[in-house]
Amino acid sequence: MSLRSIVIHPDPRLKKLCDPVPDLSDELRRLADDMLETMYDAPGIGLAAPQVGVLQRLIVADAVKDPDAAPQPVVMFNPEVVLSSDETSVYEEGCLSIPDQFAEVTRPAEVRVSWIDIDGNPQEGEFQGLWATVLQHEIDHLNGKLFIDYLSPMKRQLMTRKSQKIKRERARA
Ligand code: K1U
Ligand code: ZN
Repeated sequence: MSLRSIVIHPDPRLKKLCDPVPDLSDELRRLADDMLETMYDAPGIGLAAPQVGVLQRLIVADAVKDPDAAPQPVVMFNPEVVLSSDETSVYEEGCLSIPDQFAEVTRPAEVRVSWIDIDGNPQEGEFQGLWATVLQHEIDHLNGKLFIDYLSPMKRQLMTRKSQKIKRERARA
């Protein structure tokens, strides 16, 4: 396993529609392992393949809140929201590609998601709370959408400028 570097906004790779994964391969399983390691190292509670520069439909997540609880890593190939609740919830979201910035986003409170698991088996499950928020945030990444796209143009511009500054500083360091 190895750490991958995280793509920082603005970057054209974060605006692209990602390709479905046709068949699982050892290379894709290695990528999933690397993404989990990168997510835990960041630290984060989710990560999508375009955030490590790979434009394929793969996400990882572990939205267990309790720091003393056992890790619950989830790997999803070709994840899709197949049903969303009318009820919404608001969560202060962050993004590893938009460092140090947070904003409230309103999303469906519960979602049914289908995906292909690490063994190539189709799965479907219902998610609520933080899991629902994180999975929707990660699936948005696969469609070139960022959480700041839900905000006003002014807030989005402000956060983009701050992220651009952090990106420049990190490149110089
Ligand atoms: O996709 C990403 O950029 C990861 C992002 C996921 C996310 C967080 C909050 C709401 C929606 C989606 C993050 O993990 S940001 C870091 C973060 O929220 C966090 C880090 C450590 C402990 C707890 C949270
Ligand atoms: Zn993100």
